[in-house]
Amino acid sequence: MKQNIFDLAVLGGAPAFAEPLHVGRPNIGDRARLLERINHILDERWLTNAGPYVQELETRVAQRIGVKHCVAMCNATIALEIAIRALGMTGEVIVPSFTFVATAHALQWQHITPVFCDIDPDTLTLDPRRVEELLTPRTTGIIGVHLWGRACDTDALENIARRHNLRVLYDAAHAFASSHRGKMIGNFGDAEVFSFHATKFFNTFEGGAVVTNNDDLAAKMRLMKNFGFAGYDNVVYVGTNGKMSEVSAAMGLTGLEALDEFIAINYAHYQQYNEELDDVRGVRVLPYDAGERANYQYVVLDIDAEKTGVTRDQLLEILWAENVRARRYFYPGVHRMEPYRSLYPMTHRWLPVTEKMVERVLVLPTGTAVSGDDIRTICHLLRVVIEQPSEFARAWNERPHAPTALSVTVQ
Ligand code: T4K
Repeated sequence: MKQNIFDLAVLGGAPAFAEPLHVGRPNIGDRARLLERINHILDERWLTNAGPYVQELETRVAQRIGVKHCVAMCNATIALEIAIRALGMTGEVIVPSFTFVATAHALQWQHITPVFCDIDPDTLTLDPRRVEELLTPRTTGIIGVHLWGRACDTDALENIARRHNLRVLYDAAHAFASSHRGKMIGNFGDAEVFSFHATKFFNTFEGGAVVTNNDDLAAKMRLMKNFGFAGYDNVVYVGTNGKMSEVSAAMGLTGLEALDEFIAINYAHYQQYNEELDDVRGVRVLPYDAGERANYQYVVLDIDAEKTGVTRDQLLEILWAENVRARRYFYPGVHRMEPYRSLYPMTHRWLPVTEKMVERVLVLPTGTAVSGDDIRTICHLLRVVIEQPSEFARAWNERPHAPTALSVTVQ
């Protein structure tokens, strides 16, 4: 373990990890069972178009979260686009800027204006008081994001929606297998969208799903994701191709069998990060509500640079030099990305909490590809720096100029 500031790779030492340690390394599950399923797909020669594995996955996901309908799709971005369209959203829709860019793109892609709204400083999800201030006669809906698996204030958002006749969709990309107020996420609003991307704790390579308890909406989305086909040669609706393939569903079914194991590993990692960073000044691991079910897939640090004496971006640099590929999800905020930055250049003025948080959060590696020893090393590196802030500052200022992690990661 490194003790001296000058042992840090960012100051010329050897990296602590020989290979990159990623955020979002996929969980694989039982490889033999997966290959068995893939062989079966090849034997049957049924590769896509609502095949048996996709149907089985939809049933199992719906059962797991106790929702009436699960419509599997090729990814969560298309799933969002389809749900937005099926819900009849037009004009303006309220969304957070503190999210992955896909939440806003799914609106902009179909000429709907994403109206960026600030977040609550405690939940880091849409602040219902700010939502109310942004409503106009053109507003047709609200898309809340259950950021890092922590639920939005669903009661308050749905109350606003009822009073103003708005649709409510949740981007639950991070929240599969999590609960809110004792009810599984997937049962809130008009519909919710999960991502099953490779980097999610449960993946179908690429994939996603819309879940809903609304029969008509589910039927409409099933048409929309299959070109509007209601049967052979019979198109009844404008549609696109949002179908999930059989090989993706095979991965999903295999992952579902190991879901509780993945969650247990994530939970152990989350607990270990908490313990190891407990007394590190200015570093807080964002908590999961112990009274709810959670997938624990994102370990997110909130860095208070006034207390650490080191900025979040410096910590990022330090970790990248050690081969720890920590991420600044979701820097710099969607409102500061194109086309939104040019289309709505003043937006930052009413997003003070978002503007603050994008400078503070750091997401660390977890999941089945990460070991307890890896976590111990990562936490030790953070401690070495934060416990010697003035030595570090001096060495940092004197270091030779070199290409940095930020020059790689800044958009
Ligand atoms: N809404 C929200 C709130 C979301 O967070 C997302 C996606 C969506 C909607 C849209 O869902 P999808 O349409 O993707 O289903 C990653 C994911 O690509 C993205 O799905 C995810 N959110 C986002 C938070 O993270 P990037 O641009 O950071 O991915 P990338 O390629 O940098 O990979 C992240 C890390 O994972 C890297 O360290 C490398 C590692 N990795 C990645 C892949 C693909 C692996 O180790 N193996 C892999 O196969 O977006």
